[in-house]
Amino acid sequence: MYLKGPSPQHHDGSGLRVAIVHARWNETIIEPLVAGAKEKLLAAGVKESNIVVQSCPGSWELPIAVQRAFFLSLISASQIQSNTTGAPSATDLLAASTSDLTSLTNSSSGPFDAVIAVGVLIKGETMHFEYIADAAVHGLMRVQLDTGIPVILGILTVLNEEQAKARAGVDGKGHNHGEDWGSAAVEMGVKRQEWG
Ligand code: DLZ
Repeated sequence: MYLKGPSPQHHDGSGLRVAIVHARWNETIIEPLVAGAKEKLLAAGVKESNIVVQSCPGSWELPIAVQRAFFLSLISASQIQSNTTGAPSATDLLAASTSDLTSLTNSSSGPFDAVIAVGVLIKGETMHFEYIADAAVHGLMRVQLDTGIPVILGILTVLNEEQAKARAGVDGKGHNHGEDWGSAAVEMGVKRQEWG
């Protein structure tokens, strides 16, 4: 039998923290994708309290939103000096460098073991579909390699709404790709912990 996706493996996700960061464009497709990802995380043993869902306006914003989601989750007042007492301000966070981010995310105490970035780009609805898709996927790869935290690519690039629905398993048709992204996050999160 020809298998389109990766052959299934079981990984224990009970020790993982995973973020799902999704765009809000095309929300009727986004919702089932996020639900599918979450379902697979829970099925692998990831605790509900260790799944954090955040959003940003569109796919273009996903790389910065994913990067800052890591960052905010990792930072404590002692790790990045604040100008004031208590938690670091937004200015402190924005001023933090990539090397701060890298050293923080390489520590075993980093709270997210993987992040799933979810967006839906429909060609018929955007003149600059290719620009947004290209920039978003390159940005996500950069975040992943700069931080050492696996970023699962959950961006659907489709020609029309019908294709989008089929790839989100809407109306019982097609296959919900969000499920694959949830499984990939568990596998890569476990491997990230093994790699140290
Ligand atoms: C502007 C735009 C368009 C036309 N289409 C989409 C889309 O299909 N999917 C998506 O996630 N985002 C879209 N956007 C919004 C951009 O990603 C971005 O949010 C805005 O250009 C503001 O920076």
